[in-house]
Amino acid sequence: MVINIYEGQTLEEAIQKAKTELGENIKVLHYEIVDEKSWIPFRKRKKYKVFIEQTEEDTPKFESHLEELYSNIEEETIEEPNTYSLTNLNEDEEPEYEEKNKENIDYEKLLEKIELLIDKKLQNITTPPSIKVSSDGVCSEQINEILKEFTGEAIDLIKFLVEREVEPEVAKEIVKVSCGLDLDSSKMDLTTPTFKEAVYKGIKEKISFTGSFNKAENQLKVITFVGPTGVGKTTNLFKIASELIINKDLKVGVISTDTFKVGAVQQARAYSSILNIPFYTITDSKNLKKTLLELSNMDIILIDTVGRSHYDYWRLGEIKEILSGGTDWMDVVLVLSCNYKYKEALEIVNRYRAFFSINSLLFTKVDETKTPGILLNLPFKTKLPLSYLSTGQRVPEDIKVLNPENLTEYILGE
Ligand SMILES: Nc1nc2c(ncn2[C@@H]2O[C@H](COP(=O)(O)OP(=O)(O)OP(=O)(O)O)[C@@H](O)[C@H]2O)c(=O)[nH]1
Ligand SMILES: [Mg+2]
Repeated sequence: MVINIYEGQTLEEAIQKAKTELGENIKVLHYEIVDEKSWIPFRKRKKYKVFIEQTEEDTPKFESHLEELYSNIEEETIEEPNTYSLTNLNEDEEPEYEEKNKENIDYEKLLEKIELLIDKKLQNITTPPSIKVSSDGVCSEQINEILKEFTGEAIDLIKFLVEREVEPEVAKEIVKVSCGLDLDSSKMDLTTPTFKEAVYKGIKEKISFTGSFNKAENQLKVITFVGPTGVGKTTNLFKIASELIINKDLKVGVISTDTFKVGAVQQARAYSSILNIPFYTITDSKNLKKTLLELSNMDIILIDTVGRSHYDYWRLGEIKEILSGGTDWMDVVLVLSCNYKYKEALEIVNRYRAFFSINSLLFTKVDETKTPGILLNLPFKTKLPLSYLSTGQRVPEDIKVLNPENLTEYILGE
């Protein structure tokens, strides 16, 4: 069996090409609708690819294959309220195409119907998901409202980001950066050839980054890690300490205010002795002041604090009181897990901000989620820069300095 493939802008055109070359005795085995490659994003179109077998004289004629193709499409069309659907006809009504003498079948009309049905199918594929309520209660109507401004691949990208739990409003603003006006639809579509470039551009414009921590000019740099319980403050503090020592050859000291959790001091002391760096525990502000003076020959001091619920104002106040013994220029890093839901995480940031002047967000446990939208949502909404991302439990390997390139990859799941 020899199979020939023909292409056309319409199914009719593709079949006509086959007929011109092979004659009337052909059998349509299969057809596909494929994206036509184009360098201009707005000009992307669909084309039809038909797989044709040349048949013997006595095999069923071309028209019966068209009918077969037609009825297959009908079967696959789910509750389409269109005038051509056989299922919409009354029982005593004859299907439209059978009313005619088979010899006089109007192929052009038949092909038109087929095209119409295919177009409808395509529309079903490209229309936004109808009813979807995200875990944060964001209603699909809201998403659909946003999608009205966009067309083509911009819609696909917004939908993809929303599925990764990027808030619809945030996804819209990120995608918008790479959009231009599509003249045909008067809506916005992507102007970048790939999703990756679009997300990268959006992130570069909308999100800020601290870059790798470093020593300060002419003064001791002090960075304090705060955040809820168990998010990974201590382990990631030591990952960063290790990076500063090994990659930047800096002198690092660690102070812990966590004398509360059983085993916390031992854990921190063990890490410090592996890294061969000074380690101190303190319980009040006076003690902190004194310890900072003792460590004034260091380049950077990292302060670990005890994890506190953001609803526990009393305990947060305690940490604030201890830190008041520190320097005026002390940086504060808020550590958060990627597992938090957006609203919960926003609440944590807002409540922590009432106590501390936060300089950056450090996210942990990205390895434990497939929907890391929070990595965009929080910096976008709070305008806080991103510093590091913890990617696993290994100390010191599993940490990355965040930048637009690697954030794009995490958001896209690459
Ligand atoms: N899977 C995964 N686990 C992590 C990551 N970062 C930290 N952890 C783990 O999270 C757990 C808690 O880490 P800690 O560093 O003790 O957390 P903490 O914030 O200091 O905890 P408290 O001091 O009790 O508030 C440990 O088992 C870490 O190994 C990460 O990126 N991925
Ligand atoms: Mg800790």
